[in-house]
Amino acid sequence: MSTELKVVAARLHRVRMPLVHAFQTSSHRKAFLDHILVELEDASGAVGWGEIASSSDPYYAPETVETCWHIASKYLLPAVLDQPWTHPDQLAARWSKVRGNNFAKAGADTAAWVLWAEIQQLPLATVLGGTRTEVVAGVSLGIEPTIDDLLVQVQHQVDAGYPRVKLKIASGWDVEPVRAVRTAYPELDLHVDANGIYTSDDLTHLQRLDEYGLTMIEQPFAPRDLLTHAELQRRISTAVCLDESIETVADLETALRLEALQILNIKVSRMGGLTAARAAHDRARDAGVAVWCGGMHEFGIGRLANVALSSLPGFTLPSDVSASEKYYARDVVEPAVTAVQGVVQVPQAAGLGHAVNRELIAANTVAELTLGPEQE
Ligand code: OSB
Ligand code: MG
Repeated sequence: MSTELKVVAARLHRVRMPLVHAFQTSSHRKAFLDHILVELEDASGAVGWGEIASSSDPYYAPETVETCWHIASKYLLPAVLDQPWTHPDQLAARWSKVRGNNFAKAGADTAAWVLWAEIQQLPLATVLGGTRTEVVAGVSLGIEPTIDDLLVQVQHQVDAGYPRVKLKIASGWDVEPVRAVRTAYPELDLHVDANGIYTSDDLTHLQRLDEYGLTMIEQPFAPRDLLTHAELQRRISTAVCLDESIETVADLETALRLEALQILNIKVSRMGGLTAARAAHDRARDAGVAVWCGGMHEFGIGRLANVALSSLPGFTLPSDVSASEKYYARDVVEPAVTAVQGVVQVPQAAGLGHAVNRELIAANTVAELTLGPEQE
């Protein structure tokens, strides 16, 4: 069965949403986020939504909101407009001439998958091959002004029922906060994420984290520095997890060969979409590497794509798919994504599975662009 599908109009909405709680990583602090929502419409009027969840600054990845807008409007959307396809997994190849720019690709790719699921009248999770009806969520906590502030945040999330807490760490904010949280919560599933801030000079220092029973140490070194990740993994018993280092399945292949990871964080954004994220899942599963789904503080659209991806069988560790309310007072989907005792239900309705709130999107839009017939 191959339904031919043709996108006749494509829209970009740059939407600004205030964060409930400002988020600080080793590189930056944010109180509101601008993400670009991608809307693809076919001839029958069916619509698929995706989200480009790029940071505004090029600190996590080289992309910014402006580069994503440029790449999506000039290269990615024109390559789908009026050019039929029969399955969303064909689009990654169509965009492969464009090097990198995975966040921009991810938004367009997700919109195509959602449109496809919508037309098939099946849930996004089902068309991806998901097998779970619910997924376990963990939370990611930013760097706080003091350890007491951090302990308040951890208590808040533990009270909300989340079974796993990840702490952002940085030079000067690592062993002390980890020791404090571990002392207060001896049994908590706890892990740390350095966003690549350390260097090989810090190997001995990082070995000190090995005694706190962490589930993993995520991305301690720079993205391209796989050899130092492998060296740390040889020296500690805690699992090393890679995030920024893995942008393609080929990167994963190299990291596996080097034994630079035991756990993989798969982000739809970083991998360039659901097709690539699923391929990374499949490869990691073959290799016996546990995976979980990372987040980029997505609005509801990207968040639901993460939930759908997390329903694949290899996602055995809690994912960063916590409830919308941790980030946004109101979300762009209705109902918002909720978690009960750290468990998020995988939507069973067709497509994204939640309605998209166009009014809220319109009220928060700072820029908009339509490609297709409506331009004229
Ligand atoms: O490394 O996982 C990361 C947010 C911005 C940039 C990088 C990262 C993050 C998160 C967010 O940890 C996790 C979430 O969406 O809850
Ligand atoms: Mg990370």
